Amino acid sequence: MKITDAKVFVGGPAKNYVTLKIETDQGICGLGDATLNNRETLPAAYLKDYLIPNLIGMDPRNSEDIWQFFYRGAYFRRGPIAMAAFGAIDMALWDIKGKLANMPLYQLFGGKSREGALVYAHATGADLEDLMDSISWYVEQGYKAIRVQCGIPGMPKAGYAVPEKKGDVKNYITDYTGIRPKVEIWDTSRYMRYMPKALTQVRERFGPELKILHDVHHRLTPREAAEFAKAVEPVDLFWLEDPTPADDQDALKFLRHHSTVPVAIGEVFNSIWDCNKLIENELIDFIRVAVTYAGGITHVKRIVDLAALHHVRTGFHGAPSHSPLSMAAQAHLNAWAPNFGIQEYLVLGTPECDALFPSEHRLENGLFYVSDAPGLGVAFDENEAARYSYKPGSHPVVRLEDGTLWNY
Ligand code: KDG
Ligand code: MG
Repeated sequence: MKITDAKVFVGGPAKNYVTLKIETDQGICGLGDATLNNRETLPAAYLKDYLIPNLIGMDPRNSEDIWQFFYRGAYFRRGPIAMAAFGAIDMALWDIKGKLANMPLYQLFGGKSREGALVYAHATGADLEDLMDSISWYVEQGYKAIRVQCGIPGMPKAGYAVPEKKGDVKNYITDYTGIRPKVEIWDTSRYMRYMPKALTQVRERFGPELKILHDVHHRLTPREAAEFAKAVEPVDLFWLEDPTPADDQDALKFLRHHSTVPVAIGEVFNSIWDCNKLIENELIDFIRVAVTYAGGITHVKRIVDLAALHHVRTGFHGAPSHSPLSMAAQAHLNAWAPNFGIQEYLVLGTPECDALFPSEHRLENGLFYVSDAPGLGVAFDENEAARYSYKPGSHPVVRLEDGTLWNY
């Protein structure tokens, strides 16, 4: 069996999805997602200029050897751009493997460990009242787990992932249109004073059963993170996410010595070498890698297996930049993983997105049910894809009030 061709499409209804389609001499094709939010053209260029010309003629069934060929063969290893490009190839090769076996991917991993997989949604508000309304809406939709963020009184640009205007909770800002980033202002003291009280009120309003998550988005130092974790302990969070910048694997030691709050980290990691110490030293409770930019199913499965040895559960990244293809790859891993924890899931199911990526995967009552179709179980409509083109976007840049650059 041979790979005969591969194409890359960049664009989509709401986000610039980078979709790879690999074709074979047996008429079976595989699909993968290489979307790297706000840097989409870069994995696409790596695929087009280097990886695809090398892929042509390879046997798609040898997905492990192909992964090693590109990873070891690159010499300059890792990094999100390369790992997103390898990830898309790997997903597409697994898709082909599943279609050849006529089985959904979870069967190739070891079958189902559960039916529905727990997901969490994003509630947010310009202020606490707004946030409470947003949470109520998700609770009414049947969600059992909700990430909560809200504006901080006195903070000029509100904070991470909160709307600019009250009531605009579905349009909270994490990305801007255009190449030049907008600047947001951050004030750690105001956040540290206000957010534990806000989280306490959310718990009081919604009772003990709701799983409450909160994302600090890398904004605190190790000492501040420990203080914050101690302060929110009575809230009984499902997790505290990215309390410190993720590059420092030792940063969480201090927090761990001072608090038992469950910690989740890893959406920016692109390999097992970014999180092996965190996992082996049991400094975290949830690993947040994504199949998209952590080298695809082959590499993420290795991370999941290492995590399982150390009581670390999965909580894969699922921001809106992930196309239904990588969300499907994660859904198959979620159905199988003995150490599954939760899946971040932001409703992708707009009519435009469903038309571009038809599938039988479904969300019901806060649980995600994986499709039984062979492979990833997602199709790709090239005629629909022709309607979309690349539109540049950027993350904000964060500064302190005196102008000092801070972590987004
Ligand atoms: O591209 C950046 C986003 O993916 C990130 O801001 C989302 O933190 C995030 C999350 O938890 O989904
Ligand atoms: Mg996050």
